[in-house]
Amino acid sequence: MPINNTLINDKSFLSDGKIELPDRISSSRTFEYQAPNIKGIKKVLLMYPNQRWLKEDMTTTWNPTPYSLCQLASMIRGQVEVRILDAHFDEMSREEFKKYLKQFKPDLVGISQLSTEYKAILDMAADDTKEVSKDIVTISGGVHVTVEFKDVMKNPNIDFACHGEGEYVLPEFISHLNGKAGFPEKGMISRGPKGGLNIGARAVVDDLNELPDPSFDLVDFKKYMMTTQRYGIDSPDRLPFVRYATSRGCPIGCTFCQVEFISGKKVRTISPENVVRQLKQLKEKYGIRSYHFEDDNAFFYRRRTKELLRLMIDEKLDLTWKATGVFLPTLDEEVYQLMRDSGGKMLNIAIESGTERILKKVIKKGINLETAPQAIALAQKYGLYIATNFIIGLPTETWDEVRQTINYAENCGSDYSKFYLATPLTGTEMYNFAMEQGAVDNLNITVDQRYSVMKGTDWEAKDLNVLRVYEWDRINFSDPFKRKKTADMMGLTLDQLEELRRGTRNALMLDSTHYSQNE
Ligand code: B12
Ligand code: SF4
Repeated sequence: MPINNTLINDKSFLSDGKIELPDRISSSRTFEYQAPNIKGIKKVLLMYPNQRWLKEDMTTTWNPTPYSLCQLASMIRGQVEVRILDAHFDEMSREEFKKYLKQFKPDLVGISQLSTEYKAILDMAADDTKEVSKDIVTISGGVHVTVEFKDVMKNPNIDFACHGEGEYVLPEFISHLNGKAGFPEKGMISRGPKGGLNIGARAVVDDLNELPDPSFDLVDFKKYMMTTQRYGIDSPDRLPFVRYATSRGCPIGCTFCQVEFISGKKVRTISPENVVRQLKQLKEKYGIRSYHFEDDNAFFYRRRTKELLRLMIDEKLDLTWKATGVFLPTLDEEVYQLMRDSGGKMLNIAIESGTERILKKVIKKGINLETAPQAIALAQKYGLYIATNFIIGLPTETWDEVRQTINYAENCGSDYSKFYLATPLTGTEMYNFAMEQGAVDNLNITVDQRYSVMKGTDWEAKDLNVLRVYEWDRINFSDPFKRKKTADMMGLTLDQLEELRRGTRNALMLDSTHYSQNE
């Protein structure tokens, strides 16, 4: 039903809530959009669909922690009754999900979708919700929705999409549906009355320190802290553990990366004091013993990194920690020392390629291949394990260059190497370059990590799929010394490591029908 949305600048809803939001909400748009029959929003369900709805025996997936949903819940819990449902973690079937909806009877369901790889489950959750009641308003959000909202909105069972960070958008939107505020100026995608999309600019939270702490009390947080998400080098070495991002954004601008369109180029940080306060609270309340930095570029500002690590030491947090997404040029010897003293165990560094040409011309990332091995050795001197990420199968990359990268990975001194297949994601410079070069073999571009969608002048996607799995196995596991080290990094026994290795090879085993299905 088209709704005539007139300008309302009433922010009175804020005073009903327990949380004081900063005065940054400006509702000023007047336009028409399509919406279901809205009778007022009192009950809200924020949810993750179950990734096993795609494939029952999914073994390669993760258990994302619903901290974003807990964060969003903090913003609206004074306004409405809010519940969080993690259908993935709870291994809920679609039937059970529908039953849950019938019992809770939400007025609005917010569905979060992290990665494009699992996009079909977003549709399933929306379809199930509308099957239970056409009157439930559905809004989707999350990384996949932010970068693919045009595709997402093709499903008529998804009424709205959140474009970007939802903290200030969601309370304002709910308030709008309750007739107390205008339509959010930023961060919302809606359908126009005659089709087409009304596209609000991506919403960004300027100051992360203004946000209330996530409402972990709305989920069985202890269960998440006691469950490693899947074994790998970034598995926690001690439980209970927590994963969390202490900053958002990254200015590096690698051509394959979508972060610019998700969290933006500006790095926004939570202050060291605020991070340490939250960690202390989690330790006191839930007894956490280890921590994982999930930031896009966790240690970008060297001064802040040092302040944060010093504070972790001074406050005697006694936590061990690991970090992904680490950009090597921002580290130095003092940082490594502070990392060790504050409980640092492992850094996952993205070198991306072992060839200068690919790094400079194709990826455009400032990594010095000559000095990287010295930096790795220096970090290891301070007891830090170093894992390295590489990408193969980039547009214009030759088979010899792929081989060079694998050779570099093997000899750069890192303790563990991972190889990813290049994927030209929507909006990225690499997407345009790959198209220009005719380097895309399969236009059905998802993030399915098992299959390359590219083709080279002297290789085919199938070659890379096989090469990647076997080189990963050879480089990381081919002798007893490496196996022992990898087992230690993952906190596994050697038998468990063998099981994981076999399981991963099986899970990554290629489905011979894949290409014919996509042809
Ligand atoms: C941490 C992280 C993970 C963690 C999971 C995080 C968690 N919740 O536990 C782990 C390690 C498990 C992970 C796994 C994967 N990840 Co990851 N991950 C990230 C990373 C670095 C940060 C995500 C994050 O926590 N951001 C901070 C939180 C607060 O933001 P958020 O979750 O997006 O939520 C905000 C908004 O999106 C919005 N929102 C979210 N949900 C909703 C719902 C509603 C209703 C509303 C209104 C708003 C809303 O509001 C929130 C608050 O601002 C991103 C990069 C990035 N910048 O996003 C990559 C990223 C999302 N991952 C990526 C990928 C590819 C994967 C994997 C597929 C890798 C793999 N092959 O295994 C898996 C898939 C996991 C899965 N099953 O979906 C890609 C996705 C690209 C794409 N288009 O799909 C990214 C962008 C990295 C990259 N540079 O390419 N990941
Ligand atoms: S350094 Fe990492 S987060 Fe930053 S642009 Fe490159 S890949 Fe993306």
